[in-house]
Amino acid sequence: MTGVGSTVDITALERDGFLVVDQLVAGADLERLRAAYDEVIDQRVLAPGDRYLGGLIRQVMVPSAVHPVFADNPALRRVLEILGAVLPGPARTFDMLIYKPPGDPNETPWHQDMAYAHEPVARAGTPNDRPNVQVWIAMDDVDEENGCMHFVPGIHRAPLVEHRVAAGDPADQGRLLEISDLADVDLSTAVACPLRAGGATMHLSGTPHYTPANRSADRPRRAYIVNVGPTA
Ligand SMILES: O=C(O)CCC(=O)C(=O)O
Repeated sequence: MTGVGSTVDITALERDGFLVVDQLVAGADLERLRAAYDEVIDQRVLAPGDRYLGGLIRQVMVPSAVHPVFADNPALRRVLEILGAVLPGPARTFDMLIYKPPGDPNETPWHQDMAYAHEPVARAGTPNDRPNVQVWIAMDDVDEENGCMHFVPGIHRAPLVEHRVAAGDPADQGRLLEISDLADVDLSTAVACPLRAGGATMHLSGTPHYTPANRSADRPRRAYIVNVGPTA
């Protein structure tokens, strides 16, 4: 299985709960995505889904509804091709941008995406049996300094651990959730995933993950995120 210039070990997704694609998109295709990203973030293209997650973290929901580059692009097509190996008829369920400018003090707390499946928060013990995959595509080089993804491997099929609202109105869809007690996940096994621009991570709904603040002085952290599920 290949990304633009890299091999993808798709078996890692079910084994570890996540995988890394070194290069999903490159060259002019990457540049077009970066330019479109800035148009939305700078509000030259207005998006109804532009908000602050938990009142803290800039998030634009469903950029594909307002910008043709996000509606269809080579990165998305490649994602669907790669995930065709594990999902029947893979299709985008929703997409979003999460932007951390240089100096953004906000971390995205440890959570499992499944916790967002019910409002305000899905119950602890909910089975983590969803086939859905989240794809996090780096528009910039990312590392621990400017906010790369971190994952805890291997516990993505265990029942959901307890989450709570970390910030924001619990009745608002834009609430920010966090794992209530980090002792429930073994952070000593956590893996940081630095990427070059155009690289990506993929993870399952039960995989605990986190991103740090952007502690850099001058490096934006632009993430383009695509959620994928089976058509059936
Ligand atoms: O980009 C980020 O900071 C975190 C993204 C994330 O954790 C998510 O969308 O579930």
